[in-house]
Amino acid sequence: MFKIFKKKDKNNTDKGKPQNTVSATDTTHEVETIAETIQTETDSSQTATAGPKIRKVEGRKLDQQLEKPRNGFGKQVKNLFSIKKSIDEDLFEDIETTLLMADVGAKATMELVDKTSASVKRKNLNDTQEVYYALMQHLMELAKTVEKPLEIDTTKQPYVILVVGVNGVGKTTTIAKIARKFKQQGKSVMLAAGDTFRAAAVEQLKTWGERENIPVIAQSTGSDSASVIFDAMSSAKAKNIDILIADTAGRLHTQSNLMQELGKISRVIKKNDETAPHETLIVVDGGTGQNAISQIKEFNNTTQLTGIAITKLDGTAKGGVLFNLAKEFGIPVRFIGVGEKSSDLKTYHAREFVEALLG
Ligand SMILES: Nc1nc2c(ncn2[C@@H]2O[C@H](COP(=O)(O)OP(=O)(O)OP(=O)(O)O)[C@@H](O)[C@H]2O)c(=O)[nH]1
Ligand SMILES: [Mg+2]
Repeated sequence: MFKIFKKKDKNNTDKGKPQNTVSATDTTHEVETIAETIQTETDSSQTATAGPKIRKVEGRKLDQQLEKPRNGFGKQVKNLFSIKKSIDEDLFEDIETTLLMADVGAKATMELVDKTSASVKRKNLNDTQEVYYALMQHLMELAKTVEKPLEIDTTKQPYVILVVGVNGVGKTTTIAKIARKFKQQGKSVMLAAGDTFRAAAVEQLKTWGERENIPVIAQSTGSDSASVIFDAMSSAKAKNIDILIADTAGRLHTQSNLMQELGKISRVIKKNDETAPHETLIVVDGGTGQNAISQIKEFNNTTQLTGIAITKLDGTAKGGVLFNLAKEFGIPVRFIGVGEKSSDLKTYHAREFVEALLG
């Protein structure tokens, strides 16, 4: 038995990181949060208990931000194993139902149940608590597959992040939160008000910009979104801005004209810099469940997505959508939104997330 007193996950260190990149990983605060809170035990002998055993320490901020899914999904999983049950068909059926109810999705659920069942057989597990650890282990493994924090290639100037998604998922708010995060790391940031459909959208971005002291490039409502972003790129280039984040109007994936407009935005961006956008980030609402799958499929048809931000995870009792997306697409999850304040955005780290959700 060995203990990992986790300061920062190995995968999130700077080891192996290409030069000229800056990670979106939060600064000291996040490192401290992880350091003060997570203590995991694993069984190195691989004979019996194989999963992470989580020790709770007071003051885990993400625990509090994820209180709803933790009390929903997290508690339901724990309850499954709390009453002493025998390891039989019923137990696996209950695991399956619980995962499906939490938006984990059919594919991921099948895989998790199969892997857990295989672990039981292989390791000859006879205690339900050990089955719980095995399930946690497999959830953690799946969550890890999409852990790849956004790294800013500093040879790109500006590094362009295009933010897309359906209406009301939290795009504009997430942009403000990301901008703030990078600014705190000493990067210069500019915002492009590419949502030209609603007057309120431009105002909303400007208000965030003023609040965070970040310049916003905007034109009047109704102007061409692609040109606003093109102009903002030129402006950012002239002003030596490191990162340009472009907002876009919310659009339903079924609105083909608006989806075409998104294709045009990507093409026009390439006219300014053929390597841009350097990140195309789709924002999905953590409470929308299976719908998030079709949103990502459709947006991916129009513009190649390179990252996902899952918002409003503080507001859902489910919280399993991340596993669903991980299994379905494998697109890196860059950020998780856990509240309405500009500080309520976390760089996604699998272990921290899984432990806060289910630990
Ligand atoms: N609780 C919670 N609310 C959030 C989060 N992210 C965004 N919101 C709220 O969601 C609402 C919509 O956010 P916006 O940023 O305007 O969403 P949008 O995708 O830009 O919307 P459109 O531009 O209309 O498509 C606002 O009330 C935000 O405060 C989050 O992580 N948690
Ligand atoms: Mg918006």
